[in-house]
Amino acid sequence: MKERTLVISDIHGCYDAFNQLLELTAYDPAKDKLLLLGDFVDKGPDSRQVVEQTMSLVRNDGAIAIQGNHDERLVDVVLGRSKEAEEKFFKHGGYETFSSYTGSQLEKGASAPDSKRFEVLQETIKEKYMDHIDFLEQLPYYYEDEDFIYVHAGLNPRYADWKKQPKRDFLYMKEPFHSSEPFTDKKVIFGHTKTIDLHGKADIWFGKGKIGIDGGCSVGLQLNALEIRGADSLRTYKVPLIK
Ligand SMILES: [Mn+2]
Repeated sequence: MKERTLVISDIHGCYDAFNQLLELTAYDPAKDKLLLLGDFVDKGPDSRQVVEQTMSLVRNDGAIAIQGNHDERLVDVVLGRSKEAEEKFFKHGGYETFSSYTGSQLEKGASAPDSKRFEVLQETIKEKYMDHIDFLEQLPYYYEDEDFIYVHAGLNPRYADWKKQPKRDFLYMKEPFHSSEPFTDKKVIFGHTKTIDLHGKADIWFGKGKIGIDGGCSVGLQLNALEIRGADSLRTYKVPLIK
């Protein structure tokens, strides 16, 4: 049994902030269980490095990583299996992921056809980083321990058994989850929705039966960590980003 659980979400390519946060919390794999709630890629500058580090944290330190909607989208785009993913990709932080993986800058709104960009991204990743795609694709949608349920986005209160909700809810849920009364026996810890949209500040949001931790590092706000030593022993850490 580890002494602490540390939970971080929505790193979104913010590699430097992520490492500053691990340092700030004095993360020690021998004593701490690290839980990463998804959205490793898009928006921030260093998606490739973040995925690489996450793979190593999972394989070498026993960290647990959960899939976010942006991680699913990158897998879909690289495998060319979803038109919807392609339509959303460059509109939601994909430029930065393209640059991080291909090493070439893409001018935002540049007139190169998307089909060509997808080709370049697919070829580069398939040639050099297919292990990243395999890794992101097999990530679980939730994790559970004695006291908490951990998901990327949330739980749909309409399902009596939350494990039966569709994958899409695990990855995209907002309302009616945020404003719901507690409907699970354990508190739910989630990311996906920036806490500034939940309570007007980037700090961790403690709601009814749920805790939102996405500090919005991808938009220059902050990266949060929740430290858990027991159901009622919580502490927060933050690394603010300067815009
Ligand atoms: Mn998300």
